[in-house]
Amino acid sequence: MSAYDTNNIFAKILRGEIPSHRVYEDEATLAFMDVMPQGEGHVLVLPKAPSRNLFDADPATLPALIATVQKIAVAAKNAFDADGVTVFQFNEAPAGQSVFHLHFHVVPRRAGVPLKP
Ligand code: IU
Repeated sequence: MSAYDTNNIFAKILRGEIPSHRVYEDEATLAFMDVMPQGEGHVLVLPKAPSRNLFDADPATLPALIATVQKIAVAAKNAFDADGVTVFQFNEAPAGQSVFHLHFHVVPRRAGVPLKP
């Protein structure tokens, strides 16, 4: 596995070098709108700690991360009056990861509306 690249796009967003539509932030995590949403209200949730994905993440950072995923899932469900929420996460390119800073996708869902590819 490659090392963490401190110049990946999410690292730049975390440092404020690239703009993002932030919806939640605390000491350990950040959530912002995905620029190419797979559904209305698609949010990305990141730990501030530098980790490429789950393989190199410090386990100590994970409780805060999943707590934020839960906060965003509840808020997104309410904000979009959704029927449910899909949460997904990829590790390494063959598994679908394209930005190499650990993140969870949180997407509000409506009955009968598929995710965009
Ligand atoms: P992935 O889990 O690494 O495959 O997803 C990366 C996501 O980051 C993907 O949904 C992109 O639309 C999203 N994204 C973004 O929100 N802002 C960016 O500048 C870039 C990607 I590059």
